[in-house]
Order: sequence, then structure tokens, then C-alpha cells
Amino acid sequence: MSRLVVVSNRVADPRKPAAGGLAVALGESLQQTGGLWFGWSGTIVEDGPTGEGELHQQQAGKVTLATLDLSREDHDSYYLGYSNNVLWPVFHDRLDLANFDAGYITGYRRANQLFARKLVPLLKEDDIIWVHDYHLIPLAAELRAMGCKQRIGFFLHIPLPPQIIMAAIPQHEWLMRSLFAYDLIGFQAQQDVQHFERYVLNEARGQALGDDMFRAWNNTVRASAFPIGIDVDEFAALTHAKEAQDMYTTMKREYSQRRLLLGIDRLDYSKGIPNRVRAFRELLANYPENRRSATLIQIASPTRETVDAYGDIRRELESLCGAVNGDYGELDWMPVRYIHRMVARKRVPGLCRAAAVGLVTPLRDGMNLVAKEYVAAQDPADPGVLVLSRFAGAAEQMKEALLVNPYDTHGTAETIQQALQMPLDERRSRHQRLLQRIRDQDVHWWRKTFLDTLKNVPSERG
Ligand code: GDG
Repeated sequence: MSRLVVVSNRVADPRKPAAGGLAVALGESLQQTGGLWFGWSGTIVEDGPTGEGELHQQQAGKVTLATLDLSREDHDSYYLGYSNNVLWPVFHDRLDLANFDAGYITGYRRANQLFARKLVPLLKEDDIIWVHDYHLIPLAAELRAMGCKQRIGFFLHIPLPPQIIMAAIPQHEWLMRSLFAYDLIGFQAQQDVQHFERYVLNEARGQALGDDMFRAWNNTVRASAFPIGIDVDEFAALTHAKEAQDMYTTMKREYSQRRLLLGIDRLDYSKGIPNRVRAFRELLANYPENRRSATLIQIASPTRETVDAYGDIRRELESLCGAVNGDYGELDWMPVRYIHRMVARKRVPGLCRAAAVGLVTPLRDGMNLVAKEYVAAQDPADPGVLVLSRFAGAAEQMKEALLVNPYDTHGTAETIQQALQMPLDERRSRHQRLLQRIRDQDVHWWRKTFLDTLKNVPSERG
């Protein structure tokens, strides 16, 4: 069996529960094959030389964790700059938030070259390499330039934007050409594959060969959708553990006379949290029976706080929640409970189960795992209703949710009202079908399907 090598910006010890679902899923294949996980150590070396970084290696069971330090200058241009001020906003259709500072791309290339240079000596001839996400798009091209012939797959966790938006990135052609150094590109949704195809045909003047194979720049690559899932069984088990049960009981007691609506997100502008709060305000305005009753709990965990746009969204949200509470709050009822902190993982399922409505309404999202976690946590006998943005990758799979356009405040408010009033038999039948789908295509299915496809994809590199 070939050894699996995973490369991603951050690395986690798959044995630790805090590592999260993805780490656990990848960890399984890494353990089985005595694999290697390679990425940034999280350490920034102030005044360190650019293009250099110390490599650290440690064993986590059978898995080798290899991590690299980055100099301050490399970190700031590669991670904060190009990854989070160019690729993240543009790939989420937010050209207005992009900063095309010419210095960023140099640091992005340099960090990817550094990753490649440090990784090559650790590789074996028959390794299978799986690179993750937008931080590392050019990694395979750098590895190929250093002579790597191994099979290399890439998974993009965020959406691929339409051709015309992609074209706004000054280096768009270089980025797309870099993707052709992989053997397999995995996207979250069919729509991303369509965006890729249009770019290849219209911008790169390449060809679609059928069976998800594409040719451009004298290379052939397969590009398919592999919607990422969650570990449904693990999440369901977590729902029945003590912490989640306690959380559920507390919430049910506290809100016994009320209906709970729940949002859980990183505080990111792509997640549409202000739009959600505005829709909730419209619900209270248009359907007064919800006053003193419906309560929105919004957990917005801190993220990327050194990037300016994240400070802006925080201020916007704080003022909006304050305004709704000021306008509609009563001495014994506050409409919005906004929490700008990370809630412990073990409590999340209990919170989800207590909520009559799960609000997952990003403006754009690669997949959105909270939608799947909300469904997995429900009581099948009396499940809550998922309100899901049509612009989340999850909407392609989760058709039985109530799909909304989060830009349409009025329409979203109407749909929340529909969710609050949905009869039990309809809630049950929608939930049953959603649960079945996320079970069939869980995170283990995702990992296996991607890796099986990567092993079998025709490759010209031997
Ligand atoms: C990227 C793509 C894609 C959130 N707040 C808390 C908390 N969370 C957990 C959720 C969920 C995870 O974080 C977030 O996952 P998402 O999928 O929603 O989003 P991103 O972080 O943006 O991830 C996304 C994903 O990659 C996977 O491919 O789905 O589209 O953007 O698991 O539960 N967990 C805890 N406390 C919190 O306060 N414990």
C-alpha cells in the first residue's frame, strides 16, 4: 500500500479530539499507511531570513508530523497577504475586499517553494501526495520542477469563482496553470467544476475531454466534485455524551417557553452573519407573535483578527445586534444573544439539538459543515429545521433544507417563519432524507472516494 503524504497549511495531531473532523478522517489513512503530514508549524520567526525555515519532525503513533517555521516576512505575504487578502476574498466573490499588493505574490511563491524544497527529501517514490487548499495551489508545480513524479491530488475547500471574477486576479493564469501540475483536482461542488470548465475552455483555450478530464497548457488533469462530509456517527455519539446532554437540558430549561434559532460560524464576512441578523429583525417586525419568543443565539468564533476586513465585520455585527436588542428587547427577553467566543466542541451538538431552527446562511461557502452537524445532532422524532443558503456548497446535496438567498432579507425572514411553523411530519420526513444523504456521503466516503480516484486517474507522468 502506498504511503499517504498530506500537505496543508496547518497540521494537527490526529489522535487529539480537538484536531477536528478533517484531521480525524485524514488521520485514519495516515495511520493505516504510516503516513506523513507536512505543513507550517505555526511559529513565526521575527527577523528570520525569507525563504528559509527550520523543519521539525515528531511521531504521532505511526504518523510523522513534519512542520516548518516561517519568517515574519514570508508569513505575512504568503498567509495574511496572498492567501487571506487575495485568494480568500476573490474566491468568495468579494473583489471589493481584495488587496492586490504586488509584494504578496512573491511571498506566496517563495513559501510554496520553501514547502516543496523541504518536502522533497522526505518523499518516497511510490508516495501518494494530497495537498489541501488555497494556500498551496502552486505546490505541485514546484514539486514537479524539482523532479517529483508521484501522484499528486489537490482539494480546494473553498469555492472556485466564475471565470470573470477569477480573471480579476493579476496572476489568474499562473494559478490555473499551476493546477494542471496535479493529477486530480477535487472541488466541493459541481458548480465549482463548471467554473473550472468554463475557465479552461474560454480563458485557457483548452479542452474538456469528457469523464471530468481537461487538457490545457500541454497537461491533462481530472477535476471532479467530492463534497466533503462530517463523521456522522462520531457527531451523533458526541450528541449523547454528558457535556452535550447537559447543554441540551440547560438550553431547553432556559428556553422552555421560547423558540431557539441558532447560528454557529467563524466570524468571517463570507458567512453572511449581518444579513442573518437583519432577516431575524425583519421576522420580528413582520410577525409580532415571535416577539418575546424567538431568540437567536449567534456564536461567532474569533478568526484571522489581524486582517482588517475581520475587524470591520466584528464592529458591524456588534452594532447590529445592539440595535435589534435595543429596538425589540424586553426586561425578560433579549432577541439576540451574540457570543464572540469559541464554544467547546463537546457542547456544540447539545446546542444544535436544542435549536428549533438552524440558520446556515453564508453569502458564499465551499461546503459548510455546520449545516451537516446541525442535521446530525437532531432528535429524529422531533427534529429542527435547517435554513440553508443556496450559495453554500452544501445546498447541492441538502435539497430538503429550506433554501434561501441570504441577500434577500425579506425572503429569508419569510422562510424562517415557515421553518418555525413547519408541522412535525414534514420536519421528520425532511430530516430523515437529509440525515440519510449526509450519512451516505460522510467524511470517510469523501476521503476514500478522493484517494481511490487519485490512484486510478490516468497519468502521463508514470
Ligand atoms: C472551510 C470552508 C468547508 C465554528 N464555531 C465553533 C466551532 N465551529 C466549527 C463548526 C465546524 C467548523 O468549525 C466550521 O466549518 P465550516 O465548514 O463551516 O467552515 P470553514 O472553517 O470556513 O471551513 C468550508 C470546510 O473548509 C471544510 O472543507 O466546509 O466551506 O470555508 O465544524 O462546528 N466549533 C467549536 N466552537 C465554535 O465556536 N467547537
